[in-house]
Amino acid sequence: QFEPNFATGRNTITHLFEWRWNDIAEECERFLGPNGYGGVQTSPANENAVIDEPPRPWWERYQPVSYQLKTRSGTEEEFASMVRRCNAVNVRIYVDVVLNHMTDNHRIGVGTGGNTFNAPDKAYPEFSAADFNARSKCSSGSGAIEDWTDTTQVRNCEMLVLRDLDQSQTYVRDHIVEFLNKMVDYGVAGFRIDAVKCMWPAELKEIFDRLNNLPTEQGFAPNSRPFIYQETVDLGPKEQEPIPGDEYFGLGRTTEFRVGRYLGERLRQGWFPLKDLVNWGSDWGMYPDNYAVVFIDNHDNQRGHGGGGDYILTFRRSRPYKMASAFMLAHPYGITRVMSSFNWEEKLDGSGNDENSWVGPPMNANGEIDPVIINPDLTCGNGWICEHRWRSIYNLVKFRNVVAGTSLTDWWDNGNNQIAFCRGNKGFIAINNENFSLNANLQTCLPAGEYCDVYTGDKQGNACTGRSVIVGSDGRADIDITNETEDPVIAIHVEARL
Ligand code: LAG
Ligand code: CA
Repeated sequence: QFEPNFATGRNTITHLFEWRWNDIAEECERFLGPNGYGGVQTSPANENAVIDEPPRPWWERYQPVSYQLKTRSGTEEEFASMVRRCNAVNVRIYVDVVLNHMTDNHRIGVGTGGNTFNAPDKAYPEFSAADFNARSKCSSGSGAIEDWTDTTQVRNCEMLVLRDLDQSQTYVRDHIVEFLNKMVDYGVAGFRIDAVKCMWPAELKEIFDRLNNLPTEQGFAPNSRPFIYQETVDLGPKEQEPIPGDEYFGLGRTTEFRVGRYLGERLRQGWFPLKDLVNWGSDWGMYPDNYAVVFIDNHDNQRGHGGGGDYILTFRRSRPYKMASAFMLAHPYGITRVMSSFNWEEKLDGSGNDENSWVGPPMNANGEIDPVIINPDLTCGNGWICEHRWRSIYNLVKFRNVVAGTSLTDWWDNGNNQIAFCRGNKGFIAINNENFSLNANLQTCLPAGEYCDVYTGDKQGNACTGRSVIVGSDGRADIDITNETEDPVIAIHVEARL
């Protein structure tokens, strides 16, 4: 369950956070398929609590009510149709699933599917009191997780006072398996597993082992297993983490949060030089290549939730964000995921916390999520940021496809914040994060010719809308990158030869 089941030649997932199923289907057909994206991570697909205070926060989707597929993103029919339409254009769907808990423990209300629930009584449409971890299994005074270094507390108590399901019970596991298999049978290619450290690895293994193979009639190879990537927040060195992510290596991949930290510390804060990245990957104490899902920011840490700090880069700092994304996408390490956000108005208090970090997706007066609008210049409107449509990002997604299978060679740096490397004889990238120009004759490893810099331009016929680079018969080229630009990166590959 380590393989993403991408269609041939594709390598990157984008998280279309809070998008409607109909919009995702359209995006697969009009943009993601044609531009080489491998798949989409969706927001949770099952019924969640309708929360009116604050008004419809994005985080209501992390308070499940039932496993019926009805949310603000759409109905079960729309979900199934999205999966079919995306698979038909070779784009896979990965669903975010919240298996650890249900709603918070004081809430009585109604869900997005119209079902009622009563959390104080642990009464939900599909679960009742006996399905939750008994108070006797949780050693904390309050029943919530109080001590994150106590493994049993973390797994048997209530995270953020959310009602904690007991996955040691057969009925609970059976019901989770049924829920996941319903989506597998519709053709989803895998799952992002929420709050994994709050569940016991052995119980998760029993669940994942029972998932169906992916349906061959939707283009999957026979015996393909659903892809599993588990949300394991590790920000420090392994020895500092009470529950290290590697407890979950046997079950699927794990999300490598240190990528966003280490690149942010360099490109947002300038605390350390880029030249350190020469041995990027597991040598940095990050997860082994074959277990890692990598990303710059996610839906939590881009707004100050769920770990991370003032080094996290987001769309609000587009220049370094694009540079960090380009490094990640050009480097062979991990399965890459690109965040795609909605905008909200930040409201920072005295200590830098965002009082608006709860704000949900663009919506109308009835609380329905607004459709995504596409502008003539390829960007999105209606409050949708669509980082996955920024040129340097989608062109580096393509770069990653073109250079797939090659290794990193010919590393060069200026001893500080200018770096460059080749990917076999298929691609080359140079990044200038100094406050002066990069002017160097560098080995690009590419065949002689003129190439379009895909970071700043697109190849259109035999012309390039951005900068171009001339490679000599020895593979070398004069690389000039001024620091006085929004885009101080050059990326060229064999399919962008003019
Ligand atoms: C996750 N990964 O492990 C998600 O990525 C993260 O977005 C989820 O938290 C969390 N685990 C639980 O699934 C989000 C928000 C929280 C929110 C929670 C439940 O980051 O802020 O908590 O979803 O909706 C909210 C309030 C809390 C309150 C809690 C219970 O913000 O203050 O304690 O509800 O009432
Ligand atoms: Ca738990």
